[in-house]
Amino acid sequence: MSTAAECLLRLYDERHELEDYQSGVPRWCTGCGDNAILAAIQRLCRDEQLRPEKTVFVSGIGCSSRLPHYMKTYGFHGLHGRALPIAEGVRMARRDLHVFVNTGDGDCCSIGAAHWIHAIRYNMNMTVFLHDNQIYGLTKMQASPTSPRGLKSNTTPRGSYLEALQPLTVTLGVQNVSFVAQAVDWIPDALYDIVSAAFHHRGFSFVRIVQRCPEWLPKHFESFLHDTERVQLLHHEQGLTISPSLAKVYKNTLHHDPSNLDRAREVASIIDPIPVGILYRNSDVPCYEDLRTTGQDRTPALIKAELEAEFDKFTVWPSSP
Ligand SMILES: Cc1ncc(C[n+]2csc(CCOP(=O)(O)OP(=O)(O)O)c2C)c(N)n1
Ligand code: SF4
Ligand SMILES: [Mg+2]
Repeated sequence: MSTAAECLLRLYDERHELEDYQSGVPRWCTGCGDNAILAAIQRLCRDEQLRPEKTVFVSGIGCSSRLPHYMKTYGFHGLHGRALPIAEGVRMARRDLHVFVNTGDGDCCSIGAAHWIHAIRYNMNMTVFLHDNQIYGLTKMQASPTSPRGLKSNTTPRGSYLEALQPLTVTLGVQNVSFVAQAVDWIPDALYDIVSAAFHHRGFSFVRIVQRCPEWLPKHFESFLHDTERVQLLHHEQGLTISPSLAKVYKNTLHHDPSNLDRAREVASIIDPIPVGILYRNSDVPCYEDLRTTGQDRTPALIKAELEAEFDKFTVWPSSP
């Protein structure tokens, strides 16, 4: 008979299969790009053998933000626009966890835009997936900041008046940016490679995933899907390589050095063809959580002494008789 400790050790040594990361049946529409993103993420967890109890998915509100429900890990389905500050709190308190964020274009680039800018600058170690379907999906088709000019929606019946905000160029314009990539939901091999590269980067890894919403924008990305020239695969010795099977289908490629920030900004501004791959990576940017603790031996006794000193400042001592 095994002891309880032996049973626990065996559990810890157990290999995790895909189903160990799967939870429930996704409620997304058939053909929704969120399904492909979920599949890539579950595959990453299995391949990296992430311990479910050491992994957390944080989201805001939206169709895309339902993703944590479908992961058999820890999850936090937060408030609209607030995924990033919640994830920062998790990261600050629990450095031992793998922190992932799933956010929509409304969630990140509209109501959550201020948090997005500051999260880039703080460069905390987390992997962020922007599911960009260029529309508010959950609330039934309102224009988002990334909706293209002219797009008709419930809030823009005569067509959207403004040029779309470009999440990649915004991210690349903020101090301390350290990892920026772009993927499309309909090329699963490239999506997986990009998700994996983002996970392996230490810092704030931002991946914009162009995501189909067949419910509200059924034909929106159709032409990009069928004309393979309208996707441009980025490759480099310091970035990703293109597999022979992908190279057979996608002939439009670009040799792009991800250490070149100026060039990354130029590539990020290209809308057609869609650049797919790693645009920028800089592993030397410090993470905020490391800066906060460097050189400090914060033992519980020290923290207690500091707290006591702080409280003492406000203590009202009884006056002597
Ligand atoms: C404070 C607040 N404002 C508005 C809403 C309504 N709301 C819920 S989801 C959403 C937009 C979702 O769009 P997006 O982030 O692009 O996610 P998608 O559904 O497209 O994945 C809005 C406006 C809300 N839940 N909370
Ligand atoms: S409404 Fe759009 S984004 Fe939401 S689940 Fe359906 S297809 Fe996906
Ligand atoms: Mg959206």
